[in-house]
Amino acid sequence: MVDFCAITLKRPIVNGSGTFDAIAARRAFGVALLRDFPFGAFVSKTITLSPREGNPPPRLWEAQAGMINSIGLPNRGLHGYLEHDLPQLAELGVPLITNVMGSTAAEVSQLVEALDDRDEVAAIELNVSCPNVATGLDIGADPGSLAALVRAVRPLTGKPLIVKLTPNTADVAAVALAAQTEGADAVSLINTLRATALDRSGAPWLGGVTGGLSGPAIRAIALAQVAAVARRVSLPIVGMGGVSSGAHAADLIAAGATLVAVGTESFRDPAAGCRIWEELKSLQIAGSGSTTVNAAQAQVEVDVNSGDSA
Ligand code: RRO
Repeated sequence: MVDFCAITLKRPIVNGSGTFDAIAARRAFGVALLRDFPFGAFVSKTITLSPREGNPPPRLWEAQAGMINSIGLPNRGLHGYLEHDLPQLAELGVPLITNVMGSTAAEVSQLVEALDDRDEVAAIELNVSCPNVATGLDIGADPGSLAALVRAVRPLTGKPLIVKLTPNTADVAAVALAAQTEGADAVSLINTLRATALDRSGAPWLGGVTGGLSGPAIRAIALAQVAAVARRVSLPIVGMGGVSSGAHAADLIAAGATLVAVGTESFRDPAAGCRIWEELKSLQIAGSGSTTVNAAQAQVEVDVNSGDSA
């Protein structure tokens, strides 16, 4: 069991927002999905106030060691999420973290207030880091803008507020510190790195022109940024970026993460979260001879006796 902002998770592995469609997976795999759900908590795709179509295609580019997405936040909007998605997500049997994004503090405030009313929502993640819409990048890149946003929304909910940070900034730790100072409960990082791809004629391949790079290519950057943030803030951290094995998860935990999110790897293997958790447990048991690996990993207590098959 892992404690994260007073939420109890059965495993320290979660999904990166927008990288696992739990409703489609439930349709495809039925109750088998729930018997060993890959994640200790489920993080929703980013929700905006109004429905969005997303960016024009093509939306994906396979890079040498990862992929570039330019999805552009397609979603049903707040009302559609509350009416359609949330009741289905509540059946997953794990705590739900709803990820939201708005272009103004007023928009984000409306989202946070609406989610605060819903018992199904365990925590709210503020996405200030989508590389595929200009407003998202600006707020998360600047400590002052982020501080103003967190100051505006913090009083609107008693639920844990997680701020999803962008790697596309000069000093990610300064932004994390601004989030902490204004009362955020946790930070998550990294979102994707702004990137682009050209077709053979030299024209942009992606419909949105630029996108976000994820996967193995960004793992070393994620590790450096999580370590930098852990040195500057005391908040719990959800670390992510190119994780595809238990050893990668252990690296992020050693760098200071409390939870580790799996993103791009779940597209290749929807059960990756289960495998990564099994690998992490084996490493922790082999590495420590006890149930807790070291001080940096103190919050990840492996219940050897239960075997936690969740
Ligand atoms: O939808 C997207 O294009 C997207 C989002 Br909201 C995000 O936070 N990160 C990303 O790489 N893509």
